[in-house]
Amino acid sequence: RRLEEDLHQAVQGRQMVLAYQPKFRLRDGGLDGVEALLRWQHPERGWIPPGLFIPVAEETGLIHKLTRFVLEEACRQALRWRAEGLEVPVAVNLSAAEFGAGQGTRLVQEALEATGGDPRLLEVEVTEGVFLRKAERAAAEVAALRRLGVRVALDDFGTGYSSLGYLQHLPFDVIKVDRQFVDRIEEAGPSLHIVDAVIRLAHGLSAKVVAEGVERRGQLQALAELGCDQAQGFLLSRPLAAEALPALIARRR
Ligand code: G
Ligand code: G
Ligand code: MN
Ligand code: NA
Repeated sequence: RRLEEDLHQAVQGRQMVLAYQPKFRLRDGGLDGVEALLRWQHPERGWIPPGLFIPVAEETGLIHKLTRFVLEEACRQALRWRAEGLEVPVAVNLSAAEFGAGQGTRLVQEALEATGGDPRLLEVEVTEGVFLRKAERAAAEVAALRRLGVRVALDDFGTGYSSLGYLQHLPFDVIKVDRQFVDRIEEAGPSLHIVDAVIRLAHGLSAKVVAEGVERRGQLQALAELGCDQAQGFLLSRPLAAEALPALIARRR
């Protein structure tokens, strides 16, 4: 059977789950949020990574149903954690396919209404690729999302081959430095200077900086010295089931 047919089933049934990867402040090690990452447990094929099925969902238009699920689940989970005494904003990845013509904002608004979610506990991540082809409309959508009270993060920064021009019109709350730069940050080579410059740029624009893909202590040390705000990566925590987060936080206290 084709992935596409199975994907229809998966969205209707209960085969989709969210994993949550924590982001920690570098200043004091505190939890500063989590990123929701979609996981598909296929009944016969096991776990299928999002890199495989998101493109299929985009081509078939199923992405809207998937995103609706992710947004609603993220809103509900943030409320569940709050009820347990854990105030933690959840970041959701929006696909480029649904960004730039208002669909993303509509989906976010509907999810907040359907769940009674708190916009302050929701963040949206978009990759800079969307500002390459539809810069003006994408800029309008960032503003619309922020008017809902939702924070907007620029994901995979530095990988989109786009100009810096769009940053003039876009009030991002967060810039996420892509893993490829963080990977070689200990080498005192180009990556270190690029990350240094991105952090200064972001702070000049009043945005927070998250370093992605932190796997080694040395990277964490270098990032702290550069004044990076937050770190996310396997060194600190893999993506977790929702139930596992409170225990992780309790252990770190
Ligand atoms: O979790 P993992 O590293 O396998 O994710 C691979 C890619 O899939 C990443 O680029 C991530 O942003 C993307 N991704 C994960 N979850 C979602 C989701 O819910 N929606 C969209 N559009 N992309 C996602
Ligand atoms: O494109 P985006 O930044 O949304 O991708 C997030 C993906 O990166 C997730 O699928 C997650 O599993 C993966 N990831 C998170 N931390 C690390 C890490 O430390 N190393 C590597 N190689 N991948 C990571
Ligand atoms: Mn992301
Ligand atoms: Na990223």
